[in-house]
Amino acid sequence: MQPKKYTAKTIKDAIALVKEDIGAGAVILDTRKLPVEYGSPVGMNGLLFEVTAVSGQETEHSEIFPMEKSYFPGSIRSELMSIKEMLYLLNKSGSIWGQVKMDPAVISLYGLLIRKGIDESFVQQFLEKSGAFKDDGCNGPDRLRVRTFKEILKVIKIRNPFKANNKKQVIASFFGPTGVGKTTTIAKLTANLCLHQKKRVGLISIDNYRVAAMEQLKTYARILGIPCFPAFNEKDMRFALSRLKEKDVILIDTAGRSHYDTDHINELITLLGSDIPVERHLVLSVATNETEMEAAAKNFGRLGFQSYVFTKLDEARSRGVIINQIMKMKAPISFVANGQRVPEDIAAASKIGILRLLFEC
Ligand SMILES: Nc1nc2c(ncn2[C@@H]2O[C@H](COP(=O)(O)OP(=O)(O)OP(=O)(O)O)[C@@H](O)[C@H]2O)c(=O)[nH]1
Ligand SMILES: [Mg+2]
Repeated sequence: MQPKKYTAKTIKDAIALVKEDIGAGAVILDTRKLPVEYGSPVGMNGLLFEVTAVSGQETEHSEIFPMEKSYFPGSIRSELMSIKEMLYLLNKSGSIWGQVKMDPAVISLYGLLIRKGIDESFVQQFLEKSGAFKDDGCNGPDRLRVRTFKEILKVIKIRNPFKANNKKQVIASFFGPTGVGKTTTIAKLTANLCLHQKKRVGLISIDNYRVAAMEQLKTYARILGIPCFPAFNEKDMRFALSRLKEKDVILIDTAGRSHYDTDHINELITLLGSDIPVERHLVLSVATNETEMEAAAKNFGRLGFQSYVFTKLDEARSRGVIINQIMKMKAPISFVANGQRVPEDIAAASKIGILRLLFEC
C-alpha cells in the first residue's frame, strides 16, 4: 500500500480519519500545516492540517524497505510515530500543549525525543530554549530540529582523561555497579593506549572480592605484555604505584558491588580518596533500568568523579537515559562502549558522536 494523505481542520481530526481508514495500527509518516489557498475550507484558527500515514503492518514487513529506500534516508524509521503515540501527545493537557498541538513540526520532534527516552521535562526544556513554542513562524521542521539539537549539544560535556596530560602520569580508576563492563572497558582502553597511542601502561586491581576478577585483568595484561598488580589496601596501592612509576598511564580496576553497599563505597572512598592523585570515572550501563542507574550514580557519586563512561549502548535503544543522567548529575562523558569486543567496541566521547548515538537506532 502506498502512503495516503488525510486532510482536516485539526491534527486530531486528521488522525481520526487515518484510524477510520487504515486502523489503529497505522503509522504516521508525516504531519504538516498546509499553505491555505483562497476559498479552501479551514479550521477555526485559519489552518488546515495534513497527515501522511501507512499501514503499520507494512512498516514491519518487507514492503517498508523499498519504501524506506525511496522515501527516507538512514534512520528515519525510528522517527515514525504510531497512532497511539500521536493520540497520547494530542490528548495531553497542560500549558504548552495548546501551542504544541498547533505545530506538526513540534509534535513530531517532541515524539521523537520522548521515544529516545529523554525525560519529558528535559524535552520541554530543550524545545522551549529552541524557541519551539514561540509563534514567530520560524518553526520549519529542519530549523526547529537543528536548534533543538544544538540545545542538546550544549548540555553534553566531554573529557578525555588521556589527552591533555602528555607529560604527566595519569592514574585513572573506574568504578560502578556489578557487571557494567568496568574490567572490559579497562582492557579496551589499555589495548588502545598501548597499540595505537604507544603509551606505557600498567594495571592495578583493587578487586579483592573475587579471585576470578583479578585473573580476568591479569589475562588481558599478559596478552598485552604489561604489568598488573593487586592492591587490597593503601599500602599495596602505594607499592603498586611505586612499581609502575615509569608508566605513562596507570588504570585501576575496582570490584563491582551493589550501589546500595555502603561499606564497599566507603572502602573505595578510603582507598581512592587518599593523597594519591587518582582520577575517578563512573562506569554505567545504558542497558540498566533507569531508576537504578540514577541511584547508582547518586551513591557512587559520593566518591566524586571526573567523568561518566557509558557502556552497553549496543543493548539499548532508548539512549536518552544518557542525557537524563548528565542533566540530573552534571559531569562530562569520557568514553562510550558499544559491544563486547576488545579492543574495538569503545570510542572516546564527542558531542556529535553522542548525539548520533541517540538518534541512530
Ligand atoms: N553488550 C555489551 N556487553 C559488554 C559491554 N562491556 C562489557 N560487556 C560485557 O559485560 C559482561 C561483564 O563485563 P565486565 O567487564 O566483567 O564487567 P565488570 O563491571 O568488570 O563486572 P564486575 O567486576 O563483576 O562488577 C561481560 O560479558 C562483558 O563482555 C558492552 O559495551 N556491550
Ligand atoms: Mg570487573
